[in-house]
Amino acid sequence: MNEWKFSVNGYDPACTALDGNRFLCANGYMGLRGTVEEADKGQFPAVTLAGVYDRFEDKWREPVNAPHGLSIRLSLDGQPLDAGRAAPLKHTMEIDYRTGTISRETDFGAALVRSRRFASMAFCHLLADRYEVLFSADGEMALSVGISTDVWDINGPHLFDYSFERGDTLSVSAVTGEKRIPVAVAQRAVTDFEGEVSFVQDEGGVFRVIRRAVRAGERLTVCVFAGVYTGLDGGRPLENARQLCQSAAQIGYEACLYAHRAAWEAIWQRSEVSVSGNEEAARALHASQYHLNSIAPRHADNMSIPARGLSGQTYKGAVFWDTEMFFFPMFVYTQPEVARSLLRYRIDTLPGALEKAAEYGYRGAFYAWESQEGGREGCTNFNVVDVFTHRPVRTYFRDKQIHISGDIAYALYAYWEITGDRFLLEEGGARVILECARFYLSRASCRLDREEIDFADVIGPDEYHERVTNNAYTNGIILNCMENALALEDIFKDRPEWFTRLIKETHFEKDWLLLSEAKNKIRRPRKRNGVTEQFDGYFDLEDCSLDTVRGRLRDPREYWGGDHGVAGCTQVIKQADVIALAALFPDSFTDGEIAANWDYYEPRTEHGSSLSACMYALTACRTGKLDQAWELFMRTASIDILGGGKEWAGEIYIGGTHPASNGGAWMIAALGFAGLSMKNGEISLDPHLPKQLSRLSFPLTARGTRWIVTVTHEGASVRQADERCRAGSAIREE
Ligand code: IFM
Repeated sequence: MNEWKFSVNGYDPACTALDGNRFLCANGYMGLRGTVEEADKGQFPAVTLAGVYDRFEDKWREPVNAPHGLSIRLSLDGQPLDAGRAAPLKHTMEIDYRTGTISRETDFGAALVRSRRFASMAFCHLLADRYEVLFSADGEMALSVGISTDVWDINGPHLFDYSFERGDTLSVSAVTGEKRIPVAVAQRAVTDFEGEVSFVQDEGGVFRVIRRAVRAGERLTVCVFAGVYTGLDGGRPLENARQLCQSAAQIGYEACLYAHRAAWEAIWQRSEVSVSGNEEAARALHASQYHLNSIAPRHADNMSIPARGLSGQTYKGAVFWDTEMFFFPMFVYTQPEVARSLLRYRIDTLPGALEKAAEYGYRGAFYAWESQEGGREGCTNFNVVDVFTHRPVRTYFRDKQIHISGDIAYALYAYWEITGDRFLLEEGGARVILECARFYLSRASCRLDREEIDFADVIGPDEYHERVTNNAYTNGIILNCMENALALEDIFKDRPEWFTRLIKETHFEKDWLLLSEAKNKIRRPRKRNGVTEQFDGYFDLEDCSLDTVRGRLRDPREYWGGDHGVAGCTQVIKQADVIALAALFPDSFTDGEIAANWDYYEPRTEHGSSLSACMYALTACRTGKLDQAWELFMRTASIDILGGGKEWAGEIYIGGTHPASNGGAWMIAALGFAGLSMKNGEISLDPHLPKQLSRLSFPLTARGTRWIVTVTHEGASVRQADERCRAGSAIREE
C-alpha cells in the first residue's frame, strides 16, 4: 500500500457524492470537488468559494459555487466519452496526498483518458489540469474545453447577469444575487495539436470546441489553466482572472505543478505526523492531514473554515465550534499563522456576537452557532425537517447552544499559552474573552448573590437533549471562560495601565468584580459512582440501549433529538459531551473518573456526529484503553477515505469532507498517543502508543521554537528541530 495515495477503481454512480469529497482538491481559497472533467450537475461538480455567501429568495444562505473552469468533454464519432454514462472498460481516480494532485485514468475502449489536476497551493486563484487522450481507433474527435456554469447548488441559483467572452482566453463573469459580488473565471487551454476551432456558448457555459480526425495510436494533450477571482479579492476580478490564466499558460503546466508541489512540501515539513507499523493508519493520517491542510485560509489573515470545509455548500458553509475545538489544535501546534487567522475571524466578528447577545436580551458576546461572513448567524430556528409531516421542526441550536462563546475563549487562551504570542490578545482577543465572560454573567439563571449559579435552558454538544439545565460541558466551558478572563490580569501584569484601560473602555469594571465570585458558584454537576451527570435529571431518564432506541425509529432518516425524537427521553446521546469535557480538561478528572465516565457514556453514545469518536479516543488513551483508542482512531482518521457518516438528511445533502475528524485524527496522534500538552510554556509528553504502531513522530512549533516529538514503545523524546534532544518530564534523552 502506498501511504500517500488512495484510489478507487470503477465508476459507481452511487458513489458520485462520496468520490467528490474523497478526491477534493482545495487550497483554502476554493475547493474543487473530485468529479470527472465531463461531469454535469447530476454528479455534483463544484468549485466552492471560501467566504463568499449568497441567499436566494427565502432559502438558506450558503457559499457560492463558481463556474467550473476545468470542464472538458470529449466525443469520438459523435459518441460522448463520459465516465458517468458510457460504462468505461476501466476507470480509476487517485489522490496523491503528498502533492495535492488528483489523477484520473479512464479506458473508453476507443480512447484512454489520463488527467492530473490541482488547485494550486502556490497561487490560490489558479486551477490547472493536464488532460491527455490516447486513441486506439480512428475517428472524428470533438474536444470541448471550457467553463461550465452547470454547477451544483443546494439552495441556489446564486449567480446572475452572466457575461461570456470567447477567443484564446474564455471567461465567464457574473454577480451574486444578494450582494452583487462579482465572480469571474477565465480559462486558457494549451494544446499540442491543431484542429478546427469553434465556440459554443449557452446557459451551460462557454466552450472552445476543437474538431479533427484522429488515428489509432495518436496521443493528444491539452493543459488547462483557470483563474478564479471575486469582488471580495479587491482589484478587477475579470482582469485578474484573465491575467492569471494567461501567465500560467505561459509558464506552463509543469512549472505551475512544481510551485504547487513545493508549497505542499513546505506544509508537510511543518505538520506531517508519521507513523510506522501500520500502513493503513499512516495513509489515514495523511488523508486527514491533507484534507485539513488543504482548506486552511492561508491567503487571508482573518478567515475561518466551515464545518464541511470547501467540499460544497453543506451546513451553509458556516463556521461552527468545530473550528476552535477540532481544527485549531493541529494548526496552533504546526502552523500558528493559520490558527491566528481562525481566531482573528472571531475577533473581527465580535460586533455580530454582541448584537446576537443583545437580540436575546443579554450583554456581552454570544457568537453565532453557524457563523457566516461578518459573524452573521446562519442558523435558523427551524434547522430540521420532520420526515413524517415534512414540516420544519423548531430546533434550539441557534439560541441555546451557548457553549460556542466559551469554546472561542478557550482557543484564544490556548493560542496564547502555546505560541506565547500576546499580540493577538492585545489586538482584540482579550476583549473577546471578556465579552464572552460577560455574556455568561448575564446569561446565568439565578441571581449572582445566591450560593450556586445555574445555567438553565441550554443545549450541550449532545444535541439530542434540548433545553436542559446545568449541562456538564457547558458549565465547564463557562467556568474556563471566566478563569481565562481573570487570568488576563496576570498575562498583562507588566502592562497594568493598558489592562485597566481595557476594562474601563469595555465598561467591564462591575463585571470584573463579580467574576471570581461567580466562577466559584457555577453549579458543579452531580456525580454518581464517579460518573458526572450530563445535566440535571439525566440519570432519571429512561436507561435503555442504543439498539432499543434505534429500534423505535419509524423512518431511518428520522431526527433523534427534540421533543418527539426517539433519544430525547432516554439516556442515549448523540456525541461526546461529558467525555468532551474530560478530553479538554483532563486535570479536572482523576483517571478513575475518566474510566467511569467512559464506561458509562460510551455504550450510550450514538456517535451520530463525526465530532464524537476522537473525544472518546483521547480519553481512552488517558486510561490505557488502547484497543478502544485504536479502533476510534482508525474510525476518525479513515472517514474521508471510507466514507460513512450521514450523507443525506431527508432531501438535504449533509455529506462532505469531515474536517473535525481530520483534526481529531491529529489530536489523537499528538495529544492522545504522544500525550502532548503544554503548560506554563513547557512541553510535556505522556505517551500511550497502541501496539499497532511501533513509532510515531511529528513536528510542532511552540513558543516560537520548532520541536520534533518521537514516541516508541521504549519511551518518548522531544528535540529541538536540528538540535540535540531535550530531557524533561516523561522525556528521554536521545
Ligand atoms: O458542530 C457540529 C455539531 O456539534 C453536531 N452537528 C454538526 C455540527 C457541524 O459539524
